[in-house]
Amino acid sequence: MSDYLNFSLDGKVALVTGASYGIGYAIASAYAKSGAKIVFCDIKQEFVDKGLASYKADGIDAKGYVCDVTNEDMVQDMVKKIEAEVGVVDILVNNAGIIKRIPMCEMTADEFRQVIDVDLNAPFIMAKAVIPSMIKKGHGKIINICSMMSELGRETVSAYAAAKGGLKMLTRNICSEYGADNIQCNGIGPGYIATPQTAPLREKQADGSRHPFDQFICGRTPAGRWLEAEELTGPAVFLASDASNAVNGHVLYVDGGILAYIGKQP
Ligand code: NAP
Ligand code: GCO
Repeated sequence: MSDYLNFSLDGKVALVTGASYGIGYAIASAYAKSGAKIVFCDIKQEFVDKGLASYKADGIDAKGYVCDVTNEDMVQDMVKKIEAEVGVVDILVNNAGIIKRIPMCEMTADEFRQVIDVDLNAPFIMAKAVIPSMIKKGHGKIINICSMMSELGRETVSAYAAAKGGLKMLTRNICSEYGADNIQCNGIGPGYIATPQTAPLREKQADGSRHPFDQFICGRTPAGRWLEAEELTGPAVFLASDASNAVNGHVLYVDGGILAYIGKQP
């Protein structure tokens, strides 16, 4: 088959960070179905164990590591172990992320730094750990999970928006710096996805009515609904496969049209 139509990930090693549940889990599961060997990490052993049980229940033979992706020594150790136990990482998905919803003037500098550390510094640390072996192997795919906040601001998410905007530029820079080594680095910018991270925005009110933010997001999304993590998997497989070898430094927004829409008219 011509590479241009090759969406298979047969035999590839895919490392997805923070993939015990949520978006990372959905992407890793889709990679497994496309033929990849799955490796994932999470910051806590209990979540790695939970992730391993879920992959097993879905018939996926995944390998899980405990790793704080903000800790460069832990990341370097994990990547060495993966190379010895599974093989060189062909596909890295920087998915692990946190958010703190705090008005900017009430946020401490320390809280701001924590978000930047996980959402921006960690993708740098992770990419730096896998790129040398990708260069030796002659190819590599790095996919950074960006956000609507790579493009838009919103009250209370200053640190998250700064990090995800920075992640878009890190994506372009990895493309610029390692494109000649046949490494493609792209981003996925999910819209509003129903996962534990966004659960507080969907909670029912005491009187049983919908959360105002839930109504706001449905009004901002042409489809009028939250998206499911599984809806990111087709784009994620495309960006990990040979079919996207000429796509580099791009952020593919999978947002149900939010960025194209001014919002529901009154
Ligand atoms: P989630 O449900 O909160 O999952 C995030 C995962 O990252 C969790 O497994 C978490 O582990 C892990 N993690 C956090 N800090 C870590 C660290 N230092 N080292 C290793 N793992 C760590 O989030 P999600 O909604 O699936 O989001 C996944 C990614 O998509 C994030 O980057 C997020 O910003 C982005 N995103 C989400 C949405 C959305 O609407 N949900 C939209 C756009 C972008 P613990 O549970 O153990 O803390
Ligand atoms: C928020 C949300 C967002 C989403 C997502 C949007 O509080 O506005 O949590 O930041 O998680 O990143 O693409």
